[in-house]
Amino acid sequence: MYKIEKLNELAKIVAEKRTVNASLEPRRMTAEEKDSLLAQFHPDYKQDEFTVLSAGVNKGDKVPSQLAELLQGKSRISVGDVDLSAPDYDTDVLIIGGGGAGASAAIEADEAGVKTMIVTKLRIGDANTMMAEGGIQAADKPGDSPAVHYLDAFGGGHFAAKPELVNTLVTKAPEAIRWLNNLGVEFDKEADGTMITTHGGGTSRKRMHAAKDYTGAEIMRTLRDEVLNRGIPVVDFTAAVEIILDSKGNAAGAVLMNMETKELLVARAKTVIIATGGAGRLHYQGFPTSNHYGATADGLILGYRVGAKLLYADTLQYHPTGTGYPEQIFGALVTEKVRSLGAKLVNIDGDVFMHPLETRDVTAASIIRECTERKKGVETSLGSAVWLDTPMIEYKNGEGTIEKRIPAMMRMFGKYGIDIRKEPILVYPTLHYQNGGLEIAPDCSTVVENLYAAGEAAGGIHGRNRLMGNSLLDVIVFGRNAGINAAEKAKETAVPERLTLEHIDVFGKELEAAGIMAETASPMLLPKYARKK
Ligand code: MEZ
Repeated sequence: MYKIEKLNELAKIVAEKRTVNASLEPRRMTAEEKDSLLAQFHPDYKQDEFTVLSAGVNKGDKVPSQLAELLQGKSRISVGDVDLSAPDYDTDVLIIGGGGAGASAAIEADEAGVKTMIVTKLRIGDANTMMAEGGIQAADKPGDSPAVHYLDAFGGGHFAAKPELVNTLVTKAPEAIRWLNNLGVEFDKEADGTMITTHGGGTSRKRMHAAKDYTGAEIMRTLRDEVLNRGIPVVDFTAAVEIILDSKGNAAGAVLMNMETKELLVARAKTVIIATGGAGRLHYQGFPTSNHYGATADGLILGYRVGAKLLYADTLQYHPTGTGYPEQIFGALVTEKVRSLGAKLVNIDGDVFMHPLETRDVTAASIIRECTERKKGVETSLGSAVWLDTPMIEYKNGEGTIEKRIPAMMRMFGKYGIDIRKEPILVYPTLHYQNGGLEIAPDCSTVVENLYAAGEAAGGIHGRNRLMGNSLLDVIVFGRNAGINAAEKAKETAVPERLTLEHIDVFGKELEAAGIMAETASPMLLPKYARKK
């Protein structure tokens, strides 16, 4: 473990090699090299970190062990805890989650003229959308097309995505950008109004649209304003703890829990959208996370217990460049845009060890190999890390580029006395994204009638690895889609009768029969280290 003085010494080696490194064009790995690298070093391939499910619709499938514990956990409520005949809320479309997908769904459902309501366990905007930094993809420039975007996304996801979902994602992308622009998102533009676009890992065209390095926050700000301006009801600090079904087994609302008083409430709805986001706060395999405090996989549990299927729940995204040092921001996101702007990954000897814009799974595995097998990482009190040579950005693009294009990065490190314009920073993979989730069709429906899912809670759009900027895109495209389709379905659905929570007992019996003593209450709602009072 090196002390700060030694780190400063090591950073000098990076500075000495900068001129040579800046002109290097590291070769891309072959498909065989990538496969072998992933199999040896990517956390998704560590078999002993996964558990095979013994109950539910995905019985026989493996998922991360922490997730299995929750999926096969016990409900927070019993069937008799609430009076289902006297709902506290009655709505057409109930949206669970107040992030980018939930807000987009709410705007479209409201636009369709149906009664819409958002419930969120924290506040609207407390979500991973807010934390996304580098940009949102859309093929809307000459020389690019949705077809090329499709090939990048499908290939980047190891050809495992559902083709019809990727097709929806890429063909609706240009319209998603126009929609956001018209709502008021302040995208980076040239003086003539043309959007500035850059590359991301695995993109063959420059199609990353950004609002500096706080693109997600800017998008979320705009969506939240729109939801509030429209007067869409938002019930905050209120978590959904169970989906309610009707006598036909269709989704018909949710049991809600006030996060402060623990009071239980009933929301009856004609259609329900799960838009609860990701799972970073489960800290799979002990990784730190770039995720929002509320990212505890709740939607997966809610959906699974009523029979919605999971797809690719065994694949996670470890963002290659989480902050490796200092401790106060350990695991926080260092946007891929830093590499898009020209910064390279460098080991303890100051040597560039890979192309900086390989896809994320490959880049993360490559960093892990450098720090483990090759022992070329820099040891700090927090573990091993590699250098990301940020001053190279200004060396290549001129002074002032960092402040102009990635001011949030500059501020984040500046608070700890690190000037990223002058010194390289230390990075290591951080748990960033849940590639899988509830399986959906392009209209966002799940196999449970009247139950929809969108955003990070949905699976199948990105296959086994997601490209940068396709998540912000996915929350907008599929969030809007869910809102539109759930609203249409609500219009042709009668007010549900005979609400039931019988599935809790049915699932409980299935667990028992499988010999599982469900002890963990789920959904989790807040991370393990949350203050209890
Ligand atoms: O899509 C993302 O995950 C994203 C934009 C992250 C980033 O590196 O900025």
